[in-house]
Amino acid sequence: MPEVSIAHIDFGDLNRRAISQPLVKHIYTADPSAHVFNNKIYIYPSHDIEAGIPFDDLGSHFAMEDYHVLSMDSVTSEAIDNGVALHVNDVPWAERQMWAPDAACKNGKYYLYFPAKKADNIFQIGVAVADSPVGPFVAEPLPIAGSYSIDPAVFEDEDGSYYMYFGGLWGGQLQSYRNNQYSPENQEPKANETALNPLIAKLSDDMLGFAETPKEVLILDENGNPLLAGDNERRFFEASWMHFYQGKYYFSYSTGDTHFLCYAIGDNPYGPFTYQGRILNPVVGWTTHHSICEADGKWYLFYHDSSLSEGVTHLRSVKVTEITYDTDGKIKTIEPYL
Ligand code: FUB
Repeated sequence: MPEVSIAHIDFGDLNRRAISQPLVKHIYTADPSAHVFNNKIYIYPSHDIEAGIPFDDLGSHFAMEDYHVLSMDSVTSEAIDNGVALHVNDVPWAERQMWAPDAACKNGKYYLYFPAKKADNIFQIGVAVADSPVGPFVAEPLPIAGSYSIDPAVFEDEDGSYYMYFGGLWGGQLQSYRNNQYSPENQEPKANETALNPLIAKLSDDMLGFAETPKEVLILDENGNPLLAGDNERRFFEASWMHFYQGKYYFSYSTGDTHFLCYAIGDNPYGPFTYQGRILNPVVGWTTHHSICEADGKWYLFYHDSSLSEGVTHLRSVKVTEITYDTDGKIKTIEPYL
């Protein structure tokens, strides 16, 4: 999430041909979390709007108010907008900025996890429950105890355990935390210090809270050393995602100010994860955010860009493209424009 004005950003040639088209064009959507539930693809995106709020260092212009769930019979079929699934006015603890959500299904119930700012200007993560994957979702009265920052991503492991990854720098406030404690005095580490990492917490059996204190997710370089804060092209910024492929855990994320989607591989949900490379090169717009989902035996990257709005960074559109692995399990880097 940008901390600085985007006025200086060069989006490149907006006429470059994109490899994928927006899944829907009647609303702006971003941060797509895709899942297959009951043989259908459901996408849980942010719903971008033009709220007329000036750009500022905290990303206040990302002033989203609600969530719409998109559904598709297959990646090539039309995406259906299922209407408002949850509105900020129906979340007792939240005041504004409904940022990137995710969802999970357990025992026939659907859980929508979402960050929002409270009246005290602090982000926390909440959960809302529904009987249908498209909602309407009913929010719990309070945010998840022990949660903070943004970008929840919920992963179901092979043994039926669920884990939430979360965290995001700058507007996402992760730099204000150390050891799960908030202090406005905390800043990003210096360039030669270990980078801040995302967090993981196992979810409780009822899916409504954390079963443990959040732990840091370590991302290591090829020598087994933690990535440094000054390694902007590789270090974690926001947009956590986890998928499991051929016995390995793939943790993927955005590098924020260098605009890459990258991934790192580990042997269990907690990591550590070793950096492997880039999944997606920079898209039009400041932010990049994604999910990876298997459907009909193929793997897909759901992502967004700002092509449809001609570069307005807070008016984005969700897209999908196939990802491929080599025989070693390495993901081939995708160039979003031809
Ligand atoms: O959509 C708002 C924020 O922008 C998300 O939470 C970040 O990941 C970035 O995509």
